[in-house]
Amino acid sequence: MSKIENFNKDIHTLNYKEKYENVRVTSNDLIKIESREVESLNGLFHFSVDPYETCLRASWYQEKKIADNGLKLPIDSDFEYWDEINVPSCWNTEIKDLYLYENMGLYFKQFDYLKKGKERVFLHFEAVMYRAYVFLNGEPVAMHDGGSTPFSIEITNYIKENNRLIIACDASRSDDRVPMSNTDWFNYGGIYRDIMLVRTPKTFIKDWSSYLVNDTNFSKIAFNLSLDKEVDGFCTFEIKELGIKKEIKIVNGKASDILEAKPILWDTDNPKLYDVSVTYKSDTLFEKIGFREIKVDGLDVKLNGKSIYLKGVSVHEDHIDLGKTTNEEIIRNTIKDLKQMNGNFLRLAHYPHTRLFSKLADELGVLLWEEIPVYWAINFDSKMTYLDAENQLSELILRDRNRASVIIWSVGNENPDTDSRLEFMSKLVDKAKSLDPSRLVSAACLVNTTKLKLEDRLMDKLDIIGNNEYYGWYEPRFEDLLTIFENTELDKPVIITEFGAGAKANNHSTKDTMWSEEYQQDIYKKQFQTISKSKYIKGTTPWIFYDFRAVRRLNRYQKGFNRKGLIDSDRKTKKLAFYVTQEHYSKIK
Ligand code: GCB
Repeated sequence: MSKIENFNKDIHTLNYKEKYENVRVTSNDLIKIESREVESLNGLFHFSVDPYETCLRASWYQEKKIADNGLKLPIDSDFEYWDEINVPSCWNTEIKDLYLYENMGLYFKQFDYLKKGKERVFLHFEAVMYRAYVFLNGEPVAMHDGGSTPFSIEITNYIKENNRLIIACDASRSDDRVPMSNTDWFNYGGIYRDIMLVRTPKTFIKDWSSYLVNDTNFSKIAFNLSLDKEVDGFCTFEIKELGIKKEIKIVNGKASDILEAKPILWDTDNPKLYDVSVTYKSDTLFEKIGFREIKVDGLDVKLNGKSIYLKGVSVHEDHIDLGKTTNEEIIRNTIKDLKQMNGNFLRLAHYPHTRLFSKLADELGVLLWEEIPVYWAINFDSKMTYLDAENQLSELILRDRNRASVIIWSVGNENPDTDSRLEFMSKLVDKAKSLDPSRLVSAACLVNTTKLKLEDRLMDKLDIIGNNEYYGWYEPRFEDLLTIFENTELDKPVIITEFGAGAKANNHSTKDTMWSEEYQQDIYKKQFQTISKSKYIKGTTPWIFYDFRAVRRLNRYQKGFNRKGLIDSDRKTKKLAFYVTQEHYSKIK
Protein backbone atom coordinates (compact mmCIF):
# COMPACT_ATOMS: atom_id res chain seq x y z
CA MET A 1 0.00 0.00 0.00
CA SER A 2 1.37 3.40 -0.88
CA LYS A 3 2.03 5.85 1.91
CA ILE A 4 -0.30 8.80 2.02
CA GLU A 5 1.68 11.92 2.88
CA ASN A 6 -0.73 14.73 2.24
CA PHE A 7 -3.52 13.79 4.60
CA ASN A 8 -4.43 15.77 7.63
CA LYS A 9 -3.64 13.20 10.30
CA ASP A 10 -6.40 14.09 12.72
CA ILE A 11 -9.21 13.44 10.27
CA HIS A 12 -8.14 9.84 9.74
CA THR A 13 -6.73 8.74 13.06
CA LEU A 14 -9.04 6.02 14.29
CA ASN A 15 -7.16 4.96 17.37
CA TYR A 16 -6.64 8.43 18.70
CA LYS A 17 -7.49 7.40 22.28
CA GLU A 18 -5.25 4.37 22.62
CA LYS A 19 -2.04 6.19 23.45
CA TYR A 20 -3.49 7.52 26.70
CA GLU A 21 -3.47 3.99 28.17
CA ASN A 22 0.18 4.80 28.99
CA VAL A 23 -0.86 7.50 31.42
CA ARG A 24 -3.84 5.70 33.00
CA VAL A 25 -4.11 6.38 36.74
CA THR A 26 -5.80 3.94 39.12
CA SER A 27 -6.29 3.26 42.82
CA ASN A 28 -2.53 2.47 42.94
CA ASP A 29 -1.85 6.16 42.34
CA LEU A 30 -4.42 7.49 44.80
CA ILE A 31 -3.02 9.53 47.70
CA LYS A 32 -4.64 10.45 51.02
CA ILE A 33 -5.71 14.07 51.07
CA GLU A 34 -7.26 14.36 54.55
CA SER A 35 -5.33 16.97 56.55
CA ARG A 36 -2.81 17.57 53.74
CA GLU A 37 -1.94 21.08 52.70
CA VAL A 38 -3.98 21.52 49.52
CA GLU A 39 -4.59 24.43 47.17
CA SER A 40 -7.99 24.45 45.61
CA LEU A 41 -8.19 24.85 41.85
CA ASN A 42 -11.97 25.22 42.05
CA GLY A 43 -13.46 28.29 40.43
CA LEU A 44 -13.82 29.51 36.88
CA PHE A 45 -12.51 27.44 33.98
CA HIS A 46 -12.90 28.20 30.28
CA PHE A 47 -15.19 25.59 28.81
CA SER A 48 -16.47 24.26 25.51
CA VAL A 49 -18.24 21.16 24.35
CA ASP A 50 -16.18 19.04 21.94
CA PRO A 51 -18.63 16.44 20.61
CA TYR A 52 -16.27 15.37 17.79
CA GLU A 53 -13.41 14.90 20.26
CA THR A 54 -11.12 17.07 18.16
CA CYS A 55 -8.98 18.00 21.15
CA LEU A 56 -7.82 14.39 21.20
CA ARG A 57 -7.86 13.76 17.44
CA ALA A 58 -5.92 16.92 16.54
CA SER A 59 -3.85 17.15 19.77
CA TRP A 60 -5.11 20.63 20.61
CA TYR A 61 -3.68 20.21 24.06
CA GLN A 62 -0.17 20.64 22.59
CA GLU A 63 -1.20 24.23 21.85
CA LYS A 64 1.18 24.19 18.93
CA LYS A 65 0.73 27.44 17.02
CA ILE A 66 3.81 27.25 14.75
CA ALA A 67 4.64 24.25 12.55
CA ASP A 68 8.09 22.63 12.49
CA ASN A 69 8.81 24.53 9.26
CA GLY A 70 8.19 27.84 11.05
CA LEU A 71 4.85 28.63 9.42
CA LYS A 72 1.74 29.64 11.36
CA LEU A 73 -0.82 26.91 11.91
CA PRO A 74 -4.59 27.46 11.69
CA ILE A 75 -5.98 26.06 14.95
CA ASP A 76 -9.67 25.38 15.61
CA SER A 77 -9.51 26.03 19.34
CA ASP A 78 -8.88 29.09 21.47
CA PHE A 79 -9.01 27.93 25.05
CA GLU A 80 -8.81 31.29 26.79
CA TYR A 81 -11.53 32.83 24.64
CA TRP A 82 -14.16 30.29 25.56
CA ASP A 83 -16.91 31.15 28.01
CA GLU A 84 -16.36 30.32 31.64
CA ILE A 85 -17.98 27.68 33.81
CA ASN A 86 -17.72 27.19 37.53
CA VAL A 87 -15.94 24.10 38.88
CA PRO A 88 -17.20 22.02 40.58
CA SER A 89 -20.48 21.78 38.71
CA CYS A 90 -22.35 19.66 36.19
CA TRP A 91 -22.51 21.31 32.78
CA ASN A 92 -26.11 20.07 32.43
CA THR A 93 -27.32 22.27 35.28
CA GLU A 94 -24.94 25.18 34.62
CA ILE A 95 -25.64 25.70 30.92
CA LYS A 96 -29.25 25.58 29.79
CA ASP A 97 -28.48 24.25 26.30
CA LEU A 98 -26.55 21.33 27.76
CA TYR A 99 -29.41 19.92 29.84
CA LEU A 100 -29.08 16.53 28.13
CA TYR A 101 -25.49 16.72 26.83
CA GLU A 102 -23.43 13.62 27.65
CA ASN A 103 -20.34 13.67 25.44
CA MET A 104 -16.96 15.42 25.53
CA GLY A 105 -16.46 18.70 27.37
CA LEU A 106 -13.16 20.62 27.54
CA TYR A 107 -11.95 22.65 30.51
CA PHE A 108 -9.04 25.08 30.50
CA LYS A 109 -7.38 26.99 33.32
CA GLN A 110 -4.11 28.79 33.97
CA PHE A 111 -2.65 28.66 37.46
CA ASP A 112 0.55 29.66 39.19
CA TYR A 113 2.74 27.53 41.36
CA LEU A 114 5.39 28.62 43.80
CA LYS A 115 7.75 25.88 44.83
CA LYS A 116 8.16 25.64 48.60
CA GLY A 117 11.33 23.57 48.82
CA LYS A 118 11.95 19.88 48.24
CA GLU A 119 8.46 18.66 47.49
CA ARG A 120 6.38 16.55 45.19
CA VAL A 121 3.21 17.87 43.65
CA PHE A 122 -0.03 16.12 42.74
CA LEU A 123 -3.16 17.14 40.93
CA HIS A 124 -6.11 15.58 42.69
CA PHE A 125 -9.68 15.23 41.44
CA GLU A 126 -12.55 14.14 43.67
CA ALA A 127 -14.57 13.03 40.61
CA VAL A 128 -14.93 13.63 36.89
CA MET A 129 -17.69 12.09 34.82
CA TYR A 130 -16.72 9.54 33.32
CA ARG A 131 -13.33 9.46 31.67
CA ALA A 132 -10.89 12.30 32.25
CA TYR A 133 -7.93 13.03 29.97
CA VAL A 134 -5.66 15.48 31.76
CA PHE A 135 -3.02 17.62 30.01
CA LEU A 136 -0.55 19.92 31.71
CA ASN A 137 1.62 22.37 29.79
CA GLY A 138 1.09 20.49 26.53
CA GLU A 139 1.71 16.97 27.88
CA PRO A 140 -0.78 14.18 28.59
CA VAL A 141 -0.38 13.46 32.32
CA ALA A 142 -3.31 11.15 33.04
CA MET A 143 -6.37 9.28 31.93
CA HIS A 144 -8.87 8.05 34.50
CA ASP A 145 -12.03 5.96 34.23
CA GLY A 146 -14.92 5.90 36.68
CA GLY A 147 -17.31 8.77 37.20
CA SER A 148 -17.64 8.93 40.98
CA THR A 149 -14.31 8.15 42.61
CA PRO A 150 -11.21 10.25 43.32
CA PHE A 151 -7.87 10.09 41.51
CA SER A 152 -4.44 11.63 41.93
CA ILE A 153 -1.78 12.47 39.34
CA GLU A 154 1.83 13.19 40.16
CA ILE A 155 2.89 16.31 38.23
CA THR A 156 6.21 17.11 39.94
CA ASN A 157 8.04 16.85 36.62
CA TYR A 158 5.48 18.80 34.60
CA ILE A 159 4.51 21.73 36.82
CA LYS A 160 6.00 25.18 36.18
CA GLU A 161 5.57 28.66 37.64
CA ASN A 162 2.77 29.43 35.15
CA ASN A 163 0.69 26.46 34.10
CA ARG A 164 -1.84 25.61 31.44
CA LEU A 165 -4.23 22.85 32.44
CA ILE A 166 -6.64 21.17 30.02
CA ILE A 167 -9.10 18.48 31.01
CA ALA A 168 -11.13 16.60 28.44
CA CYS A 169 -14.15 14.99 30.14
CA ASP A 170 -15.87 12.23 28.25
CA ALA A 171 -19.29 11.72 29.88
CA SER A 172 -20.65 9.38 27.23
CA ARG A 173 -22.43 6.17 28.15
CA SER A 174 -21.24 2.88 26.68
CA ASP A 175 -21.92 -0.79 27.15
CA ASP A 176 -18.48 -1.70 28.47
CA ARG A 177 -18.47 0.93 31.21
CA VAL A 178 -19.52 0.76 34.85
CA PRO A 179 -22.39 1.65 34.78
CA MET A 180 -23.26 0.70 31.19
CA SER A 181 -25.43 2.69 28.80
CA ASN A 182 -28.76 1.90 30.45
CA THR A 183 -29.41 3.28 33.93
CA ASP A 184 -32.44 4.58 35.75
CA TRP A 185 -30.74 7.83 36.66
CA PHE A 186 -28.98 10.61 34.80
CA ASN A 187 -25.17 10.61 34.99
CA TYR A 188 -24.51 14.31 34.31
CA GLY A 189 -21.20 15.55 32.90
CA GLY A 190 -18.18 17.51 33.99
CA ILE A 191 -15.76 18.15 36.84
CA TYR A 192 -18.49 18.03 39.44
CA ARG A 193 -16.42 17.62 42.60
CA ASP A 194 -13.34 19.47 43.93
CA ILE A 195 -10.03 19.73 42.14
CA MET A 196 -6.85 20.65 43.99
CA LEU A 197 -3.07 20.73 44.09
CA VAL A 198 -1.45 18.66 46.82
CA ARG A 199 2.13 19.02 48.03
CA THR A 200 3.94 16.19 49.79
CA PRO A 201 7.45 15.55 51.09
CA LYS A 202 9.79 13.49 48.87
CA THR A 203 8.85 10.30 50.71
CA PHE A 204 5.40 10.49 52.21
CA ILE A 205 2.51 8.63 53.80
CA LYS A 206 0.45 7.46 50.86
CA ASP A 207 -2.26 5.66 52.74
CA TRP A 208 -3.19 4.65 56.27
CA SER A 209 -6.14 3.15 58.07
CA SER A 210 -7.25 2.38 61.59
CA TYR A 211 -10.23 0.43 62.91
CA LEU A 212 -11.49 -1.59 65.85
CA VAL A 213 -10.56 -5.27 65.55
CA ASN A 214 -13.83 -7.19 65.20
CA ASP A 215 -13.32 -9.94 67.77
CA THR A 216 -16.17 -8.59 69.97
CA ASN A 217 -13.78 -7.68 72.78
CA PHE A 218 -13.77 -4.00 71.77
CA SER A 219 -10.26 -3.70 73.09
CA LYS A 220 -7.91 -3.68 70.11
CA ILE A 221 -7.25 -1.05 67.48
CA ALA A 222 -5.64 -2.06 64.20
CA PHE A 223 -3.32 0.29 62.35
CA ASN A 224 -1.90 0.05 58.81
CA LEU A 225 0.27 2.45 56.87
CA SER A 226 2.00 2.54 53.52
CA LEU A 227 4.58 4.96 52.24
CA ASP A 228 4.92 5.80 48.58
CA LYS A 229 8.34 4.10 48.52
CA GLU A 230 9.51 0.69 49.65
CA VAL A 231 11.88 1.96 52.34
CA ASP A 232 12.45 0.92 55.95
CA GLY A 233 12.08 3.17 58.98
CA PHE A 234 9.67 4.09 61.75
CA CYS A 235 6.36 5.85 62.05
CA THR A 236 4.39 7.07 65.07
CA PHE A 237 0.74 6.28 65.66
CA GLU A 238 -1.02 8.48 68.20
CA ILE A 239 -4.44 8.80 69.83
CA LYS A 240 -3.81 11.33 72.62
CA GLU A 241 -7.20 10.96 74.26
CA LEU A 242 -6.60 7.23 74.72
CA GLY A 243 -3.03 7.69 75.87
CA ILE A 244 -1.68 5.88 72.81
CA LYS A 245 1.61 6.89 71.25
CA LYS A 246 3.63 4.16 69.64
CA GLU A 247 6.61 3.94 67.33
CA ILE A 248 6.00 1.27 64.73
CA LYS A 249 8.53 -0.26 62.40
CA ILE A 250 8.21 0.25 58.66
CA VAL A 251 9.51 -2.53 56.45
CA ASN A 252 9.53 -2.13 52.67
CA GLY A 253 7.30 0.91 52.99
CA LYS A 254 4.64 -0.86 55.06
CA ALA A 255 3.76 -0.84 58.76
CA SER A 256 0.99 -2.47 60.71
CA ASP A 257 0.21 -3.13 64.33
CA ILE A 258 -2.56 -4.00 66.75
CA LEU A 259 -2.75 -1.93 69.92
CA GLU A 260 -4.58 -2.49 73.19
CA ALA A 261 -7.16 0.23 73.78
CA LYS A 262 -10.57 0.77 75.34
CA PRO A 263 -12.18 3.46 73.20
CA ILE A 264 -15.68 4.77 73.81
CA LEU A 265 -17.46 3.03 70.96
CA TRP A 266 -18.94 5.06 68.11
CA ASP A 267 -22.65 4.50 67.62
CA THR A 268 -25.66 6.34 66.29
CA ASP A 269 -26.60 7.82 69.68
CA ASN A 270 -23.08 8.76 70.62
CA PRO A 271 -20.95 9.20 67.50
CA LYS A 272 -17.71 9.55 69.42
CA LEU A 273 -14.71 10.46 67.25
CA TYR A 274 -11.06 10.48 68.24
CA ASP A 275 -8.24 12.59 66.81
CA VAL A 276 -5.87 10.02 65.36
CA SER A 277 -2.51 10.96 63.86
CA VAL A 278 0.31 9.22 62.05
CA THR A 279 3.79 10.61 61.52
CA TYR A 280 6.63 9.58 59.25
CA LYS A 281 9.61 11.95 59.52
CA SER A 282 8.24 15.43 58.68
CA ASP A 283 4.98 14.06 57.30
CA THR A 284 2.06 14.06 59.76
CA LEU A 285 -1.51 13.19 58.81
CA PHE A 286 -4.53 13.13 61.08
CA GLU A 287 -8.21 12.24 60.91
CA LYS A 288 -11.17 12.05 63.23
CA ILE A 289 -12.00 8.35 63.57
CA GLY A 290 -14.79 6.48 65.32
CA PHE A 291 -14.18 2.95 66.58
CA ARG A 292 -17.03 0.49 66.38
CA GLU A 293 -17.71 -3.11 65.44
CA ILE A 294 -20.19 -4.21 62.79
CA LYS A 295 -20.91 -7.91 62.52
CA VAL A 296 -23.43 -10.45 61.37
CA ASP A 297 -24.30 -13.05 63.98
CA GLY A 298 -26.71 -15.69 62.64
CA LEU A 299 -29.72 -13.74 61.44
CA ASP A 300 -28.73 -10.63 63.40
CA VAL A 301 -26.79 -7.52 62.48
CA LYS A 302 -24.81 -6.35 65.48
CA LEU A 303 -23.34 -2.93 66.11
CA ASN A 304 -20.92 -3.09 69.04
CA GLY A 305 -22.37 -6.47 70.01
CA LYS A 306 -25.98 -5.26 70.12
CA SER A 307 -28.60 -6.29 67.58
CA ILE A 308 -29.77 -3.42 65.42
CA TYR A 309 -32.44 -2.88 62.83
CA LEU A 310 -31.40 -0.76 59.86
CA LYS A 311 -34.16 1.81 59.51
CA GLY A 312 -33.20 3.39 56.25
CA VAL A 313 -34.00 4.74 52.85
CA SER A 314 -32.13 4.75 49.54
CA VAL A 315 -30.95 8.09 48.24
CA HIS A 316 -29.48 9.38 44.97
CA GLU A 317 -27.01 12.26 44.88
CA ASP A 318 -29.18 13.96 42.24
CA HIS A 319 -30.25 17.51 43.07
CA ILE A 320 -32.71 19.48 40.98
CA ASP A 321 -30.48 22.59 40.73
CA LEU A 322 -27.01 21.10 41.06
CA GLY A 323 -27.22 17.61 39.57
CA LYS A 324 -24.52 15.44 41.13
CA THR A 325 -22.70 18.37 42.69
CA THR A 326 -23.54 18.63 46.34
CA ASN A 327 -22.58 20.56 49.45
CA GLU A 328 -22.63 20.42 53.21
CA GLU A 329 -26.03 22.06 53.56
CA ILE A 330 -27.70 19.53 51.25
CA ILE A 331 -26.14 16.59 53.07
CA ARG A 332 -27.02 17.95 56.51
CA ASN A 333 -30.62 18.43 55.33
CA THR A 334 -30.74 14.86 54.00
CA ILE A 335 -29.61 13.55 57.38
CA LYS A 336 -32.12 15.83 59.12
CA ASP A 337 -34.91 14.42 56.95
CA LEU A 338 -33.74 10.89 57.79
CA LYS A 339 -33.76 11.61 61.51
CA GLN A 340 -37.18 13.21 61.25
CA MET A 341 -38.33 9.93 59.69
CA ASN A 342 -36.84 8.09 62.72
CA GLY A 343 -34.23 6.46 60.47
CA ASN A 344 -30.64 5.49 61.28
CA PHE A 345 -29.37 4.20 57.90
CA LEU A 346 -28.91 5.45 54.34
CA ARG A 347 -28.24 3.45 51.22
CA LEU A 348 -26.12 5.76 49.04
CA ALA A 349 -27.26 4.47 45.65
CA HIS A 350 -25.99 3.53 43.03
CA TYR A 351 -22.42 4.92 42.87
CA PRO A 352 -20.00 6.47 45.36
CA HIS A 353 -21.41 9.73 46.70
CA THR A 354 -19.13 12.57 47.74
CA ARG A 355 -16.49 12.00 50.44
CA LEU A 356 -18.21 14.65 52.54
CA PHE A 357 -21.24 12.41 53.06
CA SER A 358 -19.51 9.81 55.18
CA LYS A 359 -17.62 12.51 57.10
CA LEU A 360 -20.88 14.16 58.11
CA ALA A 361 -22.49 10.78 58.79
CA ASP A 362 -19.57 10.00 61.13
CA GLU A 363 -20.19 13.25 62.95
CA LEU A 364 -24.00 12.95 63.08
CA GLY A 365 -24.30 9.23 63.84
CA VAL A 366 -25.82 7.74 60.70
CA LEU A 367 -25.01 4.30 59.27
CA LEU A 368 -24.20 4.04 55.56
CA TRP A 369 -24.29 1.53 52.72
CA GLU A 370 -21.86 2.56 49.97
CA GLU A 371 -22.09 1.15 46.46
CA ILE A 372 -20.33 0.97 43.10
CA PRO A 373 -22.31 1.20 39.86
CA VAL A 374 -22.17 -2.48 38.88
CA TYR A 375 -25.74 -1.96 37.84
CA TRP A 376 -28.07 -4.21 35.81
CA ALA A 377 -26.50 -6.02 32.86
CA ILE A 378 -23.04 -4.53 32.57
CA ASN A 379 -20.53 -6.39 30.39
CA PHE A 380 -19.61 -9.19 32.80
CA ASP A 381 -17.58 -10.94 30.08
CA SER A 382 -15.14 -8.10 29.56
CA LYS A 383 -11.82 -8.03 31.37
CA MET A 384 -11.56 -4.25 30.97
CA THR A 385 -15.00 -3.78 32.49
CA TYR A 386 -13.97 -5.92 35.45
CA LEU A 387 -10.79 -3.91 35.97
CA ASP A 388 -12.80 -0.72 35.85
CA ALA A 389 -15.30 -2.01 38.44
CA GLU A 390 -12.53 -3.31 40.70
CA ASN A 391 -10.72 0.00 40.44
CA GLN A 392 -13.81 1.99 41.37
CA LEU A 393 -14.37 -0.30 44.35
CA SER A 394 -10.74 0.10 45.45
CA GLU A 395 -10.82 3.89 45.10
CA LEU A 396 -13.99 4.03 47.16
CA ILE A 397 -12.66 1.78 49.92
CA LEU A 398 -9.31 3.57 50.09
CA ARG A 399 -11.18 6.86 50.34
CA ASP A 400 -13.65 5.88 53.06
CA ARG A 401 -12.29 3.02 55.11
CA ASN A 402 -11.56 5.30 58.07
CA ARG A 403 -15.25 6.24 58.32
CA ALA A 404 -17.13 4.50 61.14
CA SER A 405 -20.48 5.36 59.57
CA VAL A 406 -19.82 3.14 56.55
CA ILE A 407 -20.84 -0.37 57.57
CA ILE A 408 -21.50 -2.07 54.21
CA TRP A 409 -19.77 -2.08 50.83
CA SER A 410 -22.11 -3.07 48.05
CA VAL A 411 -20.65 -4.63 44.92
CA GLY A 412 -23.71 -4.30 42.71
CA ASN A 413 -27.39 -3.92 42.04
CA GLU A 414 -29.91 -6.22 40.33
CA ASN A 415 -27.57 -8.22 38.14
CA PRO A 416 -28.64 -11.32 36.21
CA ASP A 417 -27.44 -14.58 37.79
CA THR A 418 -25.12 -15.77 34.99
CA ASP A 419 -21.81 -17.64 35.35
CA SER A 420 -19.74 -14.68 34.23
CA ARG A 421 -21.57 -12.33 36.57
CA LEU A 422 -21.02 -14.75 39.47
CA GLU A 423 -17.29 -14.86 38.79
CA PHE A 424 -17.07 -11.09 38.26
CA MET A 425 -18.92 -10.17 41.43
CA SER A 426 -17.34 -12.88 43.59
CA LYS A 427 -13.97 -11.38 42.70
CA LEU A 428 -15.25 -7.97 43.76
CA VAL A 429 -16.37 -9.38 47.12
CA ASP A 430 -12.89 -10.87 47.62
CA LYS A 431 -11.30 -7.56 46.69
CA ALA A 432 -13.45 -5.66 49.19
CA LYS A 433 -12.54 -8.14 51.92
CA SER A 434 -8.84 -7.89 51.12
CA LEU A 435 -8.88 -4.10 51.34
CA ASP A 436 -11.08 -3.98 54.41
CA PRO A 437 -11.65 -6.88 56.81
CA SER A 438 -13.74 -4.76 59.17
CA ARG A 439 -16.98 -4.28 57.22
CA LEU A 440 -19.81 -6.28 55.69
CA VAL A 441 -20.12 -6.88 51.96
CA SER A 442 -23.46 -7.01 50.22
CA ALA A 443 -25.23 -6.55 46.87
CA ALA A 444 -28.84 -5.95 45.90
CA CYS A 445 -30.10 -9.31 44.60
CA LEU A 446 -33.39 -10.22 42.94
CA VAL A 447 -36.30 -12.50 43.67
CA ASN A 448 -36.82 -15.58 41.51
CA THR A 449 -40.34 -14.61 40.42
CA THR A 450 -41.14 -18.07 39.04
CA LYS A 451 -40.14 -20.06 42.10
CA LEU A 452 -41.23 -17.20 44.35
CA LYS A 453 -38.14 -17.23 46.53
CA LEU A 454 -35.01 -15.28 47.15
CA GLU A 455 -32.51 -17.11 45.00
CA ASP A 456 -29.17 -15.93 43.68
CA ARG A 457 -25.87 -17.81 43.61
CA LEU A 458 -24.01 -14.70 44.75
CA MET A 459 -25.81 -14.80 48.11
CA ASP A 460 -23.32 -17.42 49.38
CA LYS A 461 -20.49 -14.92 49.00
CA LEU A 462 -22.22 -12.06 50.80
CA ASP A 463 -22.25 -11.26 54.54
CA ILE A 464 -25.66 -9.71 54.35
CA ILE A 465 -28.15 -9.99 51.51
CA GLY A 466 -29.73 -7.03 49.81
CA ASN A 467 -33.02 -7.68 48.09
CA ASN A 468 -35.00 -5.44 45.74
CA GLU A 469 -38.67 -6.27 45.29
CA TYR A 470 -41.52 -4.21 43.91
CA TYR A 471 -44.63 -6.09 45.05
CA GLY A 472 -47.63 -3.87 44.55
CA TRP A 473 -45.90 -1.98 41.74
CA TYR A 474 -43.93 -3.88 39.05
CA GLU A 475 -45.18 -7.15 40.55
CA PRO A 476 -48.90 -6.51 40.97
CA ARG A 477 -49.75 -9.70 42.95
CA PHE A 478 -48.88 -8.32 46.37
CA GLU A 479 -49.81 -11.57 48.16
CA ASP A 480 -46.78 -13.27 46.55
CA LEU A 481 -44.46 -11.34 48.82
CA LEU A 482 -45.46 -13.32 51.90
CA THR A 483 -45.00 -16.57 49.95
CA ILE A 484 -41.49 -15.47 48.99
CA PHE A 485 -40.49 -14.93 52.60
CA GLU A 486 -42.07 -18.28 53.57
CA ASN A 487 -40.34 -20.12 50.71
CA THR A 488 -36.91 -18.70 51.46
CA GLU A 489 -34.47 -20.53 53.75
CA LEU A 490 -31.53 -18.39 54.77
CA ASP A 491 -28.73 -18.42 57.31
CA LYS A 492 -27.94 -14.71 57.09
CA PRO A 493 -29.87 -11.47 57.41
CA VAL A 494 -31.56 -9.60 54.58
CA ILE A 495 -32.06 -5.90 53.99
CA ILE A 496 -34.93 -5.03 51.69
CA THR A 497 -32.82 -2.60 49.70
CA GLU A 498 -35.72 -1.48 47.51
CA PHE A 499 -39.47 -1.46 47.36
CA GLY A 500 -41.69 1.44 46.38
CA ALA A 501 -44.22 3.00 44.08
CA GLY A 502 -44.42 6.14 41.97
CA ALA A 503 -46.47 9.12 43.15
CA LYS A 504 -46.55 12.71 42.00
CA ALA A 505 -46.41 15.00 45.03
CA ASN A 506 -49.78 16.67 45.69
CA ASN A 507 -51.56 14.31 43.28
CA HIS A 508 -54.36 13.09 45.55
CA SER A 509 -56.91 10.40 44.75
CA THR A 510 -58.07 7.01 46.03
CA LYS A 511 -55.66 4.29 47.07
CA ASP A 512 -56.45 2.41 43.85
CA THR A 513 -55.29 5.20 41.58
CA MET A 514 -51.72 4.78 40.39
CA TRP A 515 -49.38 7.81 40.67
CA SER A 516 -51.41 9.23 43.55
CA GLU A 517 -49.88 9.76 46.97
CA GLU A 518 -52.60 7.51 48.42
CA TYR A 519 -51.58 4.60 46.14
CA GLN A 520 -47.96 4.93 47.25
CA GLN A 521 -49.04 5.27 50.89
CA ASP A 522 -51.08 2.07 50.68
CA ILE A 523 -48.17 0.09 49.22
CA TYR A 524 -45.87 1.31 51.97
CA LYS A 525 -48.37 0.22 54.61
CA LYS A 526 -48.73 -3.24 53.08
CA GLN A 527 -45.00 -3.62 52.53
CA PHE A 528 -44.10 -2.76 56.13
CA GLN A 529 -46.80 -5.09 57.46
CA THR A 530 -45.51 -8.00 55.37
CA ILE A 531 -41.82 -7.29 55.92
CA SER A 532 -42.35 -7.18 59.70
CA LYS A 533 -43.46 -10.81 59.61
CA SER A 534 -40.17 -12.11 58.20
CA LYS A 535 -37.50 -13.26 60.63
CA TYR A 536 -34.73 -12.70 58.05
CA ILE A 537 -35.28 -9.04 57.41
CA LYS A 538 -33.10 -6.78 59.52
CA GLY A 539 -33.45 -3.54 57.64
CA THR A 540 -35.23 -1.64 54.90
CA THR A 541 -34.14 1.10 52.51
CA PRO A 542 -37.25 1.79 50.43
CA TRP A 543 -36.84 3.39 47.01
CA ILE A 544 -36.29 6.37 47.30
CA PHE A 545 -35.87 9.48 49.51
CA TYR A 546 -36.21 12.22 46.85
CA ASP A 547 -37.61 12.16 43.32
CA PHE A 548 -34.66 12.23 40.91
CA ARG A 549 -33.93 12.78 37.23
CA ALA A 550 -34.35 9.66 35.09
CA VAL A 551 -34.43 10.41 31.40
CA ARG A 552 -36.24 7.16 30.57
CA ARG A 553 -39.28 8.15 32.69
CA LEU A 554 -41.53 10.06 30.36
CA ASN A 555 -45.15 9.77 31.35
CA ARG A 556 -47.17 12.81 32.33
CA TYR A 557 -46.48 12.42 36.04
CA GLN A 558 -42.82 11.69 35.59
CA LYS A 559 -41.67 14.18 32.91
CA GLY A 560 -38.09 12.93 33.06
CA PHE A 561 -38.11 12.12 36.80
CA ASN A 562 -38.41 8.93 38.79
CA ARG A 563 -41.33 9.77 41.11
CA LYS A 564 -40.90 7.04 43.71
CA GLY A 565 -39.56 9.57 46.21
CA LEU A 566 -40.95 9.90 49.72
CA ILE A 567 -40.19 13.56 49.16
CA ASP A 568 -40.54 15.55 45.92
CA SER A 569 -37.47 16.61 43.89
CA ASP A 570 -37.75 20.03 45.60
CA ARG A 571 -36.48 18.10 48.67
CA LYS A 572 -39.20 19.82 50.72
CA THR A 573 -42.66 18.47 49.88
CA LYS A 574 -43.16 15.27 51.87
CA LYS A 575 -45.56 12.70 50.46
CA LEU A 576 -47.95 10.62 52.59
CA ALA A 577 -45.66 7.58 52.43
CA PHE A 578 -42.98 9.57 54.27
CA TYR A 579 -45.24 9.64 57.31
CA VAL A 580 -46.04 5.90 57.01
CA THR A 581 -42.31 5.20 57.12
CA GLN A 582 -41.83 7.63 59.99
CA GLU A 583 -44.50 5.88 62.04
CA HIS A 584 -43.24 2.40 61.18
CA TYR A 585 -39.66 3.26 62.17
CA SER A 586 -40.84 4.88 65.41
CA LYS A 587 -42.10 1.47 66.52
CA ILE A 588 -38.87 -0.44 65.84
CA LYS A 589 -36.30 -0.39 68.58
C1 GCB B 1 -34.78 -0.70 40.62
C2 GCB B 1 -33.43 -0.10 40.49
C3 GCB B 1 -33.45 1.41 40.67
C4 GCB B 1 -34.64 1.98 39.93
C5 GCB B 1 -35.89 1.42 40.55
C6 GCB B 1 -37.18 1.88 39.85
O1 GCB B 1 -34.94 -1.85 40.84
O2 GCB B 1 -32.49 -0.67 41.34
O3 GCB B 1 -32.25 1.94 40.21
O4 GCB B 1 -34.64 3.37 39.93
O5 GCB B 1 -35.88 0.03 40.46
O6 GCB B 1 -37.67 2.94 40.18
O7 GCB B 1 -37.64 1.16 38.99
